[in-house]
Amino acid sequence: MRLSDGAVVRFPAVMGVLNVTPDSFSDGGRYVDAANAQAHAIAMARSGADIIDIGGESTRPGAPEVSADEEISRVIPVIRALRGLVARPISIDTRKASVARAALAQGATIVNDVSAMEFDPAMAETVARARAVVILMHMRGTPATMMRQTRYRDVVSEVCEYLTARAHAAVKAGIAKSRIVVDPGIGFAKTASHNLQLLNALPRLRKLGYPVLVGVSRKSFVRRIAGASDTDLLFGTAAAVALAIAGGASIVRVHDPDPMSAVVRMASALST
Ligand code: PMM
Repeated sequence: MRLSDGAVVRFPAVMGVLNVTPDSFSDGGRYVDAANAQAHAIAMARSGADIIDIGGESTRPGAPEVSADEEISRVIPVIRALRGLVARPISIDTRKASVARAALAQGATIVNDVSAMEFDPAMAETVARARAVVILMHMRGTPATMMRQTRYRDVVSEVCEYLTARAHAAVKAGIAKSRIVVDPGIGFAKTASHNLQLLNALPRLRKLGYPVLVGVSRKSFVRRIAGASDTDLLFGTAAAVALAIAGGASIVRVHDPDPMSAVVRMASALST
């Protein structure tokens, strides 16, 4: 996948997570400080992250909304600090066009929008104008309300229909098809059973014609199935990452790029 600055991301790719938030799922509070965040991003790039995904708003279930100014004040110093130091594409994890715009101006080339550009009507134009890659993720409601919206007729069909519609809307807004990535939104308005059904259906998602990103890292369904200790979460995540790659995922979003990049290499070799 070619980015607006000419950089190329080869698949399968590992996206390393950098949450600059006091309250994320699994690493909340650790990287709020720009110096800590910078050190962690460099370590992730050295240990196998092909993309660094930076977010300033927690999307864990029930998380309160953060203002655009607050989000900008969290992520922009970190993106600035990484320029020239980390030769990896930067992805900005945001639902807000003003945050995306600020990050793109600082050299980010990917916009990771968990609302699939529905939250902010100005997002599609922002992405199109910057010729950025956009990640369109399936969710219902907002992080604050999503876990009250977990009833589906057929979760796989509904997610496929939604992502197809959002990708069409993106193309209509002037975003090239080659710059669209889709994501089933593991854990977003979904029960553990929905997550398993979607992970088993990745070949169907792949048939939509876009690279598929999957975020399973340390999520609550892994905790529930594999166990809650650090080792349980690491190996539970590794199993899900391996099968996601075997199912056709092009990008996996993880908190531990060092071990997970080995998992991706092995799973990829076994499934080609
Ligand atoms: N998950 C989280 C945040 N952002 N973005 C995409 N595209 N896909 C995901 O699955 C996803 C995401 C929540 O996880 P975290 O708070 O542990 O980073």
